[in-house]
Amino acid sequence: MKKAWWKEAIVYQIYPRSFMDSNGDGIGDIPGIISKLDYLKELGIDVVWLCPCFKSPNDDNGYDISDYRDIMDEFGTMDDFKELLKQTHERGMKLLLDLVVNHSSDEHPWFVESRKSKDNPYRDYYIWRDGKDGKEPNNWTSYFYGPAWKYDEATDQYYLHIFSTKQPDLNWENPTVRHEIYDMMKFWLDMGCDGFRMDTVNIYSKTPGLPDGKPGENIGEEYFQDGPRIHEFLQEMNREVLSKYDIMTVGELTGGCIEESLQYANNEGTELGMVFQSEQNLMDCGDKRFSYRKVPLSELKVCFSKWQTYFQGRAWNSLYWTNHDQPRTVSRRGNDKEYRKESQKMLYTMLLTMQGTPYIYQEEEIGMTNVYFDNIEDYDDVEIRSYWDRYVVHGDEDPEKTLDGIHYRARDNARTPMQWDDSENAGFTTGTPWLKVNPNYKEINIKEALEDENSIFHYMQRLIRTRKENEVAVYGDFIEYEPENEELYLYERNFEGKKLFVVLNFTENHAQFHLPEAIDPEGSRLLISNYDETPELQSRQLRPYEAAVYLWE
Ligand code: ISL
Ligand code: CA
Repeated sequence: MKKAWWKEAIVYQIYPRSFMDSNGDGIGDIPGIISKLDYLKELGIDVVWLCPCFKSPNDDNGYDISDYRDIMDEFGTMDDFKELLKQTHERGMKLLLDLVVNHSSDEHPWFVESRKSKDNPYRDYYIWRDGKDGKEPNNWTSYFYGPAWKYDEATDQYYLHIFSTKQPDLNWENPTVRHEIYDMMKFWLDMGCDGFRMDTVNIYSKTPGLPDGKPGENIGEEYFQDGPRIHEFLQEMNREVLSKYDIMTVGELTGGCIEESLQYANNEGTELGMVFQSEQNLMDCGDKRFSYRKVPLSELKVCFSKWQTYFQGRAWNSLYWTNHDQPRTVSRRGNDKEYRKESQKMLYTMLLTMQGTPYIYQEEEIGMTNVYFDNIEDYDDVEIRSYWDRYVVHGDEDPEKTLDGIHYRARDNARTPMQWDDSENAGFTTGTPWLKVNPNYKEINIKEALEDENSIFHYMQRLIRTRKENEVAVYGDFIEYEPENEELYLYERNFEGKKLFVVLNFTENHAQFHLPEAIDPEGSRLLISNYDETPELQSRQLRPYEAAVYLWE
């Protein structure tokens, strides 16, 4: 196993809009982030990943970029950014940027030019096609609902947008586009940035001819997920840019399969450092985007264990429970009421004792929960708005049921402003926050967590320290026990003669743990646990959501 700094790093993801507002306009900003760097350092963070901070009309909160080389007005100036980079480095941390190059904003100068005429030099930067019998060029649908094509009168053609109509897809078949992107990446890396999280990295390459997709929820996916030239493109990017710097990269996969993922994140390092798999997020989908099902523990374990063992020795994993597109971990996988603290601690014990690089989304360190707004108007997300308009306002979906699904699955759950303390607006802003603060900020906030010795924050801090002191937690091989057990997740890690054994109770009940025959407790000691007075390794009753990790050295 080849060691690397980015394999050992703990990453913290910031959604800048919701992190900390320094000037009272209700929108988080870069000076706000700078003011909280010491807090992140205290937690034990090595790398800060900033969601997009570039110029953007904010149709999709920065995932629609209109200038890749400048900072979003609401977030600050280029000088603010350089100060952030400097101060992050001064604290021994690194800064990861979000690279969004499957599409740009429709307000990017490239697109403004491109739409002007068919012979504009920028025409071929995007994907334009004639309609078919007065309709879209094919049947592909957008991830944000409706057709993936928008008609543009100026030239009587359609352009492709796999996300919103304000996010036209860039044409990766065009080498000039690819080289513009590589140059832009070098611009940030030469400034000293430490790498990229790459948005929807597996959909750059579209199957030539753009054939009609088979019917389903996301029509056409099979013609752009892991498309025919994707590995060629990423290898080219790697040769021309990535391999020239000591950086970290993580690609976000939209769907995609494990076999292909192995190639993206391969140990030879010809493409990316690692990828985010999306399989774990799809398991609790119901038959609609905003409906859900309960996932049996055995199913969740199959998913995590599969990625652990399939990649072993061949590719490097990323580990995450949530991000800015997903509900809060404790509301989704744990218990956000009576056992909020215990379950969140247990869930992160799991994450931080697996092989891969862990990513902690903002506020997970205090066990932040979903938000339950009663009024659809209180939600901001383009995805929610577009869904509501299509399926509730203009469709026959039941508003109550859809709202219930939104409470469970919506992206805005992760986007409510940070809860720094129990003062008005949770200490996030002195103005009116762009998205309402979760009303639970009086009980759940960072100030409270810092003052409480038993808080999730302090446990997370201890977990991070423990992982750093024990390489086996980072690099160890993974062996699972009792995969069919619907209450417990049990696994072992081994590295250079050291061993970890992890015991996790995923239920709110007392659950019986039987020491597996293959495990000899002799020589083991308790490394960390989310309860006091945790006994030595032996068969026993586990307390609700109990987590215990044992070490042999
Ligand atoms: O969140 C999803 C389901 O609603 C995913 O399909 C998600 O849209 C997909 O994984 C891609 O996400 C990324 O690209 C989007 C952006 O809206 C997301 O915030 C980003 O993480 C378009 O840039
Ligand atoms: Ca602000």
